[in-house]
Amino acid sequence: MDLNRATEIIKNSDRITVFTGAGISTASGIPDFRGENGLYRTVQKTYNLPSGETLFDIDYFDWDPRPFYRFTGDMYGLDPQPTRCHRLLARWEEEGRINLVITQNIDGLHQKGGTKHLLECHGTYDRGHCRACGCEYGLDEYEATMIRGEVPHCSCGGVIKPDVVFFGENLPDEFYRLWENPPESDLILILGTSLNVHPASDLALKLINRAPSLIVNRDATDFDRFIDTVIHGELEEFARTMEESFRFTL
Ligand code: CNA
Repeated sequence: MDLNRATEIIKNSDRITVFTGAGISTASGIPDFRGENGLYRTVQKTYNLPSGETLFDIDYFDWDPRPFYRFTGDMYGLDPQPTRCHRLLARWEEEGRINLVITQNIDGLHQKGGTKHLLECHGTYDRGHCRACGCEYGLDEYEATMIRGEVPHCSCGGVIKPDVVFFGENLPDEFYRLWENPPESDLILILGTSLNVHPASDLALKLINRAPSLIVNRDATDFDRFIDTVIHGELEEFARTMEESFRFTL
């Protein structure tokens, strides 16, 4: 993978808006959706689901929340840590090169890696709400149950669901506010996403119409032809090369 061009583009940018997907976290052990060992191929069998999609389907969750929580418990068991690429983005933000990171991920690794200006398009595990009475819960109130892979319940008896966005639910208001008022960017940097989950990916496609764009992703995406610079490769290698080119240690 020839990263000289990417280095040059990034060195000449100081208002970079970044759009990330599951590929930025695979090096931490969390599988992506559609990649070679992606969740779509594995969860159906592991959690006895009708299809991969049902893991994050709101109607299925309301019918049976146990597979989602068994999956969540298993992910906790991996004890995922921010990757070199998460830390790279935090470093560039600290230097004033990045104005915003938009992520489709729900793993919390951008915050853990130090990113401050973050939009989580698909919500967060940090808060939850009861599906029956709507009561809000902080993560500390239901995390221990999730770690055990069990279903947390509200005092009313309803099931608590973290505020992660399932298929069939709306994205957070901040997503639509950003849609209406996109940031001023001199580069849209897309990392580790197939750009296949809508409407989140529509935001990336909207942004690339307004500024130069660069994608680094292992596999080709259906939208590569609309992106100015396309690099197919591993994000850990990208981050290692950037670390050398920018002369810092992550
Ligand atoms: P996706 O459709 O699975 O695409 C991931 C892309 O990343 C693929 O095109 C891969 O080629 C690429 N990729 C995987 N590993 C690497 C790597 N090491 N280096 C470079 N490229 C890599 O996932 P998207 O993010 O596009 O889809 C959005 C979904 C995935 C959102 O709804 C997320 O909530 C959901 N998701 C999130 C996580 C997470 O939070 N870590 C994990 C799995 C799925």
